[in-house]
Amino acid sequence: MDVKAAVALEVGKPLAIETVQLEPPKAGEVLVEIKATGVCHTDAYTLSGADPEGIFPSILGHEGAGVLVEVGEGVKSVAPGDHVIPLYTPECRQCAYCLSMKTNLCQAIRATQGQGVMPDGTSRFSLDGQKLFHYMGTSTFSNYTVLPEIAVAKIRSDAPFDKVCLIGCGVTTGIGAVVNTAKVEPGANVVVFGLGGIGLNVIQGAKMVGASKIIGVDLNPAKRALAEKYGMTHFVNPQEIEGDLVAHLVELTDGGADYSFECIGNVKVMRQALECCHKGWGVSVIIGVAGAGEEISTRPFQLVTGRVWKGSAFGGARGRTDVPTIVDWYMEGKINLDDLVTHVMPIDKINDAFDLMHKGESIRSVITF
Ligand code: NAD
Ligand code: DAO
Ligand code: ZN
Repeated sequence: MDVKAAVALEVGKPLAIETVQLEPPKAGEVLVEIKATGVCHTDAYTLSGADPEGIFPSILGHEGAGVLVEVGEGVKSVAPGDHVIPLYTPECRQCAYCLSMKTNLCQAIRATQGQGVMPDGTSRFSLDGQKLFHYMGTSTFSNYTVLPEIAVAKIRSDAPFDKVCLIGCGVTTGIGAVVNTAKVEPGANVVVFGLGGIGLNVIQGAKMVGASKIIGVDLNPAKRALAEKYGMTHFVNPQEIEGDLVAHLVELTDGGADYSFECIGNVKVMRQALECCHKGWGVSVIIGVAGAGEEISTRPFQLVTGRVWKGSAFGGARGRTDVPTIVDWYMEGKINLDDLVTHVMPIDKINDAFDLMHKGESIRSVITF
């Protein structure tokens, strides 16, 4: 079938709006009509060429929601008409990783997903006979996409696509890092570096679990007001601090953060995030994705003296199990997604979404089809 998609033809070039050919779902796959998709920093990261897994030409996008329209042979867990959120971290419930219950990093289709193809090693997308690669197994910058059955979460049918699409990445990543990865407890002091779509969701997760001080750090003062709305209690702009940022944060938290979260992808900030943690027990969670080849460093004594460095992908969430619950939280008014959506636009304007992100003027632009 012909579908409308934003195609990443080359590194660093604006996306091209094209009529693309999409093959029907094969065994174990489903066809989904994407109704809305957010534009995340990670899409920009891949388009920039900094992503070692970036493959071109491809259809980016991984923060979507839509309606399942067709199933391939053998698909049993979902059916046409189901409302779904695509999962870039699938959940097969059968691989050693899923069965371990120690990680959400299902490996069932990891190799082919990283190569930009479906589990059988082929792509469903092409443009005038030229193969287009899938992206993160989701490719939501298209009004229709094909996904493995294990990479869709069935959600309630009354949830608005243009809001709950954000649960496909930013919301789950931020809140999940607090709840699943760090397991922040009531009364904890938390420092959040980077107040974009991820950082705001860390803040709302920290507030939800009853954190005490929630300190946000960002170079952009325009991020302050919304972060306060989400529950930030103190704002720190590193450019306005006289002296050392880490020392300032340690003082503000009476000895160091119980938990810190790096939501930028900057290896220097990752070090600050670790070192502002409390001696003996502070836990720092890396969420931001750094450029290819970059490395983190600290003095080992930081770890010897009890600070813990962790990482979190998709908030440690098991997508098919946890995503429907997060949708319920939104529908029950427990979390706020509405204020994350700063811009809504059609796919033809998707390059404006990238410009707004680079200028720091958006939290999330949502593309509606
Ligand atoms: P974003 O661009 O919307 O937000 C980043 C924020 O960091 C901005 O507000 C910016 O002003 C601020 N910032 C930049 N440099 C800074 C510095 N030196 N000090 C303080 N603040 C600084 O990005 P986002 O969509 O929120 O994504 C954040 C990061 O999380 C990205 O690296 C993205 O790739 C990553 N990410 C990770 C996962 C995961 O599962 N681990 C999932 C989604 C996104
Ligand atoms: O299983 O080896 C693996 C890696 C799975 C990829 C996890 C994604 C990490 C976060 C990237 C940013 C997502 C938008
Ligand atoms: Zn698995």
